[in-house]
Amino acid sequence: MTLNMAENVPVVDFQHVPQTAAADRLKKLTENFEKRFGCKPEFFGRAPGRVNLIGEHIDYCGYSVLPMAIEQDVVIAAAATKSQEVLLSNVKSDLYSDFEFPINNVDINKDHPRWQDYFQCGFLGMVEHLQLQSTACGMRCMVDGSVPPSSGLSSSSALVCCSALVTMHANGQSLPKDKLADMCARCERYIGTQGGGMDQAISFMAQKGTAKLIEFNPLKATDVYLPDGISFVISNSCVEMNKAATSEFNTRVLECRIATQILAKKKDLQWANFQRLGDVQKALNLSLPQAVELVQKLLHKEPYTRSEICQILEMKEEDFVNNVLSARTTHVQSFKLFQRATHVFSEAGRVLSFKHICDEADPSAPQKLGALMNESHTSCRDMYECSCTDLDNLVNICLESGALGSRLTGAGWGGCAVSMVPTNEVMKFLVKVKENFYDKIPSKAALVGTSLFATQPGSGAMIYLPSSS
Ligand code: ADP
Ligand code: NG1
Repeated sequence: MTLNMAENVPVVDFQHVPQTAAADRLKKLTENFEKRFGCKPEFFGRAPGRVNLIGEHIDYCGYSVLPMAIEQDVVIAAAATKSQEVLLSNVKSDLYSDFEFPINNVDINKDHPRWQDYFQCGFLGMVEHLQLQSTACGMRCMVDGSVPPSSGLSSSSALVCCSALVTMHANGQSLPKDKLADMCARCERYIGTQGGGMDQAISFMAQKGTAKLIEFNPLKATDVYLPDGISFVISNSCVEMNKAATSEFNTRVLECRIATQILAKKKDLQWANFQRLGDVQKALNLSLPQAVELVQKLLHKEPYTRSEICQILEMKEEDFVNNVLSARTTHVQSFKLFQRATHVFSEAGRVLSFKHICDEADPSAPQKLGALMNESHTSCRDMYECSCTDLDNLVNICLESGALGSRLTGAGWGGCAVSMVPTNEVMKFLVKVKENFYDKIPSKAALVGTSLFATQPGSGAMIYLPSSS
């Protein structure tokens, strides 16, 4: 049942607690909630993780991406209170300790992000958006997440989106999905990572059975019907990489911004007004292949130094440090602008080709899509340098095990690969990847099941109301 559906406003779905396997999980979560807080939860928020099929590290450059939601998610059992505090608990209490914070004193630790900081991002974003400040209600929340953390499947965004969702509902409000997605993309940056909006967009706008082309400015999600006879399999390299605790992610964002500004300057545009490669391509009215050619013409392959960048942009090094460098990038000395911009423009083109092939229902679509995924991985590995040895090894094993295409998914530097496999060969594929990757590394063998699984496009965020309400 879908409640609160104002005319033409796609608000988050509401359902009564389902009578399925999910119901068992909610029952256990309820028991945990009652044990911890001595009362029943009033409702549950749920936000899924995602797998990105193609379009890596281009959302923050303004380009479309092509993810789908996965079944793994974050669920929060919640109850509003009249107190001025949020009491936070986690089912995995050995990993994530209890935490409480006053509603008007959110304190996000950017230097050493802790789990509660992601929750606070979502809470603060919603409180600011609704202008609740000190009038927000208090809450009791019990969190249960099944997205493997720091593995490129967006566990952090699932937590941020779910936190914003329960804060909204506890305060008796309802917002359209696209507003929620935009708001959560902005507030997740409170953790210090300058991500795009892909994860939050798909977490709210996903629909069961379809991947989505996500476009930005304005945010739009279009169904992408994948060819029959193929399945997507996720395999985790089990190398964890937390983007908020490291500098790689923000360094790439910075390199893309500097490449944007140098291209703009060299083409006599008001370079300081340009932040994203997508905007400079649009301003110059170039196709994506022409943008790749422009990079080859105007940028060099050797890394740029700070002083060279300052010379090109006619800027003092002091201004560069104060105005260009960002959180976690103050130490960076050299910048691979040619490589990063080449990846972004070519990857943006691959996303459009992928969507086009799916739309055409071409019989050779699986082979063509697989080839695009492989090109994407090569570009991520060689031009964007966001892979790692274990992940490259896993991708190769996936290809040798029968995948038509395989690539890293999410931020990279570890985490998961996504492989496209003929549906009738999935079982054979799983066995081979298990034997050739997981069984060879004893510490990883036990993880098969949670680390190697086929997945289907899942549904987006929702609120469950207990059956009696
Ligand atoms: P991802 O690529 O999965 O988004 P990040 O490294 O950006 O990974 O964020 C992972 C962090 O999100 C974890 O270190 C933890 O702080 C938080 N997180 C993820 N899942 C949970 C969970 N189930 N409970 C509490 N915190 C979680
Ligand atoms: P994950 O996989 O969640 O670390 C990050 C960014 C995305 C996108 C991808 C790379 C956040 C919250 N997420 O995803 O926006 O840039 O990397 O494609 O910053």
